[in-house]
Amino acid sequence: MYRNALSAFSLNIATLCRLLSRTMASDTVARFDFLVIGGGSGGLAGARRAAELGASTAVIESHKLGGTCVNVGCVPKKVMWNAAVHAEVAHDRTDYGYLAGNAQFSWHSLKSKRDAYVGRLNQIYQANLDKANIEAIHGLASFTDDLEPTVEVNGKKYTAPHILIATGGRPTVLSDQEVPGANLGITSDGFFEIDTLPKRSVIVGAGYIAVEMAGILSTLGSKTSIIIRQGEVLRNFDSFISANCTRELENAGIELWRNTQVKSVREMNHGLEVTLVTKDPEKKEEDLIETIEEVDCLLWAIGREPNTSGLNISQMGIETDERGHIVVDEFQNTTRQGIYAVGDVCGKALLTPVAIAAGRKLAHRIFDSKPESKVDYSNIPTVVFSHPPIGTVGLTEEEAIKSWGQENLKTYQTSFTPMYHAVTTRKTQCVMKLICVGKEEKVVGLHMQGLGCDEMLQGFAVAVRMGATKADFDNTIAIHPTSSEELVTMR
Ligand SMILES: Cc1cc2nc3c(=O)[nH]c(=O)nc-3n(C[C@H](O)[C@H](O)[C@H](O)COP(=O)(O)OP(=O)(O)OC[C@H]3O[C@@H](n4cnc5c(N)ncnc54)[C@H](O)[C@@H]3O)c2cc1C
Ligand SMILES: *[C@@H]1O[C@H](CO)[C@@H](O)[C@H](O)[C@H]1NC(C)=O
Ligand SMILES: *[C@@H]1O[C@H](CO)[C@@H](O)[C@H](O)[C@H]1NC(C)=O
Ligand SMILES: *[C@@H]1O[C@H](CO)[C@@H](O)[C@H](O)[C@H]1NC(C)=O
Ligand SMILES: CC(=O)N[C@H]1CO[C@H](CO)[C@@H](O)[C@@H]1O
Repeated sequence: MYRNALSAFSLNIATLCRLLSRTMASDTVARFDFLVIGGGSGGLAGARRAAELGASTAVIESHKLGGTCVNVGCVPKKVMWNAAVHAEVAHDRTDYGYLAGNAQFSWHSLKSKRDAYVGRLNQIYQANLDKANIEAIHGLASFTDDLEPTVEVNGKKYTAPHILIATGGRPTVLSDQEVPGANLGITSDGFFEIDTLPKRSVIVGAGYIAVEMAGILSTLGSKTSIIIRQGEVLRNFDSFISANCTRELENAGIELWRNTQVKSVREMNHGLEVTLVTKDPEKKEEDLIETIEEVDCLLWAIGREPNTSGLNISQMGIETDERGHIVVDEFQNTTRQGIYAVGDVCGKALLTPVAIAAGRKLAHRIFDSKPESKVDYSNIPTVVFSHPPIGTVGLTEEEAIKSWGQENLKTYQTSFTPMYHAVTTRKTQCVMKLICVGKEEKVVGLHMQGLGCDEMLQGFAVAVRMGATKADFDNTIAIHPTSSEELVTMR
């Protein structure tokens, strides 16, 4: 009895001493196997996979769990796109034999439902972290000057032998010096705070976010203009897609200002006055100055930049490029041993599934003894939720020419009116293009825009990834009547 009690007592003393000395020596630094900065797509995916593989893991998030995609990106965007598709279908209702009725649209009512959905997702993400025993730390992470890489959050220090930076990006904003009054506009973040349908919208930019938001606003009934610096939108896509998407925007009644930039913005009694400068690309004419008045939604969609402000990485020996992106190798290593980066902060293929894949592959590399685990950044399928949607995978024709030479390429393209429009007065086109290489005509690029192309792409992306040839496409029996059958019957 006595002996047992004594040994139990001494054991407790020993444990106590050990705990005490550990705390003192480490100056109250909390230690994990894996420390993730940023609770967005990439960070959460990496953290959960690492925890599953047995690593003690913490995630630091300054705002809302889920990051850009869940809170101000893919998710609420797709809800709005679905609403816009409803508006289009409603337009076609009478053509399909439904008697006219006036269904009113309430942006406010949709926003409440959308916000509630996003709120539920935030809670699910928190619950998933709890279930996986991942510590969720709320606050802003910033690197300290400790010898061992350490971050501080709300005055408390954390460290780990493996630290992942997944802080994502933010919309680019112009200063008032660059464009007087620029700050009277909003960005895509602000788009998700809009509570009523704007009457008059001006979108600045030619990337996919500009195209998507202009499409949503216009389709839901806002008079919409797009201001683009050059002649076409989506200029880093295949020229076939840029040309046809630009045409579809105009076809949908969106006013397009080409070769145009915003000169200044002023607040007037009835909304904003946006002054534009249009340059003649051939310089035959003087610059044209125009104004758009009574604008209640000026949206800058001029690009995104990495969000490393506040991280305090300048002294960390972590290389960044001229635009501030964190430089990583193909294994997501930064230039500092034990520190990695994934997702938008690296500036390559800014898509949620890419960030997720990179986070998971990294977790397997570090905690699952899989040294070769990494993301293959080729053949990433991409959808633009325009009206109608765009789907693309593989090389653009321009890229294919560079890699293989024009003489080794054969392209196929088609353009048709989808059967959905057989009885409607409103029309959209479906355009498709295949880029094939060599004698065997391996399909290295697939580009399309049309009804259903968003859902059509994923399966074709598998085929392209597996190295399918034109003959493989042709030997696949068509599904009739669909738009996708055109992809396996091209001549
Ligand atoms: C309008 C819009 C629409 C989009 N639509 C699509 C789409 O349809 N499909 C698609 O695949 N992708 C889409 N994207 C892109 C997608 O949202 C991003 O690629 C994805 O979110 C990147 O994930 P990430 O983990 O790199 O960063 P994020 O998801 O941005 O997460 C980073 C997180 O880190 C936090 N953070 C930053 N700094 C710190 C710090 N110092 N301390 C603590 N936390 C910090 C941030 O608060 C944020 O929550 C869209 C983006 C936008 C803006
Ligand atoms: C930022 O880094 C510098 C240099 O390492 C350090 O002196 C400073 O304390 C850090 N700032 C914070 C807020 O940790
Ligand atoms: C960028 O990250 C910082 C933290 O480093 C945060 O305070 C800020 O709100 C973020 N900006 C955006 C637009 O996400
Ligand atoms: C990056 O990752 C690879 C693959 O595990 C590893 O061999 C290499 O040492 C790493 N490089 C750095 C600089 O950490
Ligand atoms: C229907 C349509 O306008 N299709 C066009 C799509 O873009 C290509 C390339 O610019 C044109 O050749 C097509 O006419």
